[in-house]
Amino acid sequence: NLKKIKFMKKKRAFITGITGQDGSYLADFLLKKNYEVFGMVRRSSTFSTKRIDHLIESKKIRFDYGDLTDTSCINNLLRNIKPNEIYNLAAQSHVKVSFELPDYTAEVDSLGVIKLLNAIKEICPNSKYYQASTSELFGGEKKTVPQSEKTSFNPKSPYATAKLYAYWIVKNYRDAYKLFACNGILFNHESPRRGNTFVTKKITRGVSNIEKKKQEFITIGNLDAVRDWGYAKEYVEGMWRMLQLKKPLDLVISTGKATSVRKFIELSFQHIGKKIIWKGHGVNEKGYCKKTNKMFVKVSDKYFRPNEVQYLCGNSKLAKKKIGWTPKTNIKELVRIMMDYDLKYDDYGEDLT
Ligand code: NAP
Ligand code: F7E
Repeated sequence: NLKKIKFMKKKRAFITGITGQDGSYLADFLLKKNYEVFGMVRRSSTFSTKRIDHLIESKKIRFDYGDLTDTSCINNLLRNIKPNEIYNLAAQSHVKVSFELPDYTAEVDSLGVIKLLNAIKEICPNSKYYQASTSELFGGEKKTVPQSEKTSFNPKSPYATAKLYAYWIVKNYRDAYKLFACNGILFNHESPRRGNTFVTKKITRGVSNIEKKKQEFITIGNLDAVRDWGYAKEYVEGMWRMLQLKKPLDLVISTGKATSVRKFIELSFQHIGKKIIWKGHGVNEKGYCKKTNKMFVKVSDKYFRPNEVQYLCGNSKLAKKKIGWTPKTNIKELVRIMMDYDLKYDDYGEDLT
């Protein structure tokens, strides 16, 4: 009986996007905190659960099929789960893809949020809600660096514009209906679990494949884009901490350090003992191995965006003050973590750290 009472007292967390990078780390984190974790998984023709298979196999989480575009599904899930905390991480999250799928991106990243908020308002108004907001809202003009909660928004893609709607509707529902709803304005965060088409993972996988002689070179887009890259495993703790506040708040989570795509490539090659020398300009620029003169990097306009976010670097002082969150992993360490993983495994391997 005691065991039963203890079980009943467990907090319930519902995670949308649990199969993604952040969702999978958050599930690991919340289980360690003794939560009951429920996830929403999209049906697909092949398995999409690689990042959470270790949790499914050991029956540590419960998942239901669902989609953020389906109101009935969301209502049913909330009615059945009655979560204490809801983490909305589901999104069409690729900025470049959002230019090709603008309607769908808005459907999921904007309207999906209002579907969730309405369901919370009607079904479980005491649930705490976390919204995966993004540094893409700022637009990345150099004159706005470092971007903080006070920086004005200037979205530059269908993704960022859809997320801006989500940001405001969260604030709106918080004010109008007194929901506990927070926007976590997270700057880029990466890990071995990062999707293969995001630039960091594309680079560390590419460099590892070059080392394994499975690939000859990497083809990349804008080398001079600058991002504030942190470690995803730490960022999910920031999400949880936000929901432990007494009053809901919107907070920036970032490292405060800026690195260019070019530098990230150099650091990744450095990890396998190779120095890169750059020659040429614009789309004709190439990266060569200093020792052998072999071409390892080339540029293609295929990977440029119609509108580029050039320079993002955050100021997360408010997060430090309000939730005691600070970053711990610097860019060199992040590259090491990702490179070590990709050198060891060809795809998501056993050790999903
Ligand atoms: P991710 O790896 O792309 O994961 C996205 C998740 O959303 C996946 O589980 C995906 O399912 C799910 N999803 C997509 N469309 C859906 C739909 N219509 N219904 C239900 N689920 C759907 O993204 P992430 O890097 O973990 O990011 C998590 C969230 O934070 C996203 O909202 C992203 O926009 C935001 N964000 C990310 C960063 C970052 O640097 N990582 C920074 C700021 C904000 P499948 O596995 O089936 O595709
Ligand atoms: O691009 C440049 C590209 O796709 C980073 C998402 O998680 O973080 C992410 O969005 C930069 C851009 O991430 C390639 O032009 C160059 O300037 O890794 P990315 P992102 O667009 O910053 C934000 C915070 C989110 O919210 C999003 O959900 O790298 N870049 N060459 C390239 N990018 C890609 N993908 N591929 C290239 O070949």
